[in-house]
Amino acid sequence: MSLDLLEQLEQHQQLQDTLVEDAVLLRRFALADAPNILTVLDTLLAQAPLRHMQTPGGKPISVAMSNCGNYGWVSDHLGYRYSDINPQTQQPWPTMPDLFCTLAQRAATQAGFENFMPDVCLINRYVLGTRMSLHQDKDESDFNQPIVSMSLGMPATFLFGGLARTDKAQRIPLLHGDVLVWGGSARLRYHGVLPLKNNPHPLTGRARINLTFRKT
Ligand code: MD6
Ligand code: FE
Repeated sequence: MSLDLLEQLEQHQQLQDTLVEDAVLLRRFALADAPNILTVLDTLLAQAPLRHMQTPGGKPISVAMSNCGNYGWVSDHLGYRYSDINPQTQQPWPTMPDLFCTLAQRAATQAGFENFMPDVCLINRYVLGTRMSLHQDKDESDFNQPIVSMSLGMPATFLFGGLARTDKAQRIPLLHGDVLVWGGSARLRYHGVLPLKNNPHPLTGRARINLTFRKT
């Protein structure tokens, strides 16, 4: 084997990291597409602006959120759910761009989950100090489908726990362009994001954007 190929293999191993069974971190997977993704995102957010929804208990959610795709994840006094209408505009959500869908499918396949067909892309925006407390993603109907999660802009520390809220969580640094894919036996693991620190990014300034792709 040539040295060059060995080097490539080594780099590949470092870039692709299985965190636990059925949870794969694809470091920098979206790096080349990131500038285009952010440009397209501006158009989407002009149609469906980011906003702070309320938890069912009436507290504001500190992460600003929007969606694209056939459905969107929403939260209000009625609970957490998916809706085909944006309650804020009373319009359908913007169509999921092919660029987004294709990249999410490629990442899922790379991580071992073939034929992923997302119908929602949840758009999360974090600023300095914004965090997301430990939670499970369980509002979807089919837990056989994985979730593909893309990080853009400022870095964050992702908390990756177990199937019980009190299980000890790993701390995973997520950088611009990183894509996390999880499904199967990892699908219902608790996870969250530590308060965002100040590491401005050339493409997003003092913000982190997270796109999570799901199949409702
Ligand atoms: C975030 N992500 O990274 C929040 N959920 O900003 C999530 O809550 C998440 O990254 C399910 C799967 C992957 C995720
Ligand atoms: Fe989540």
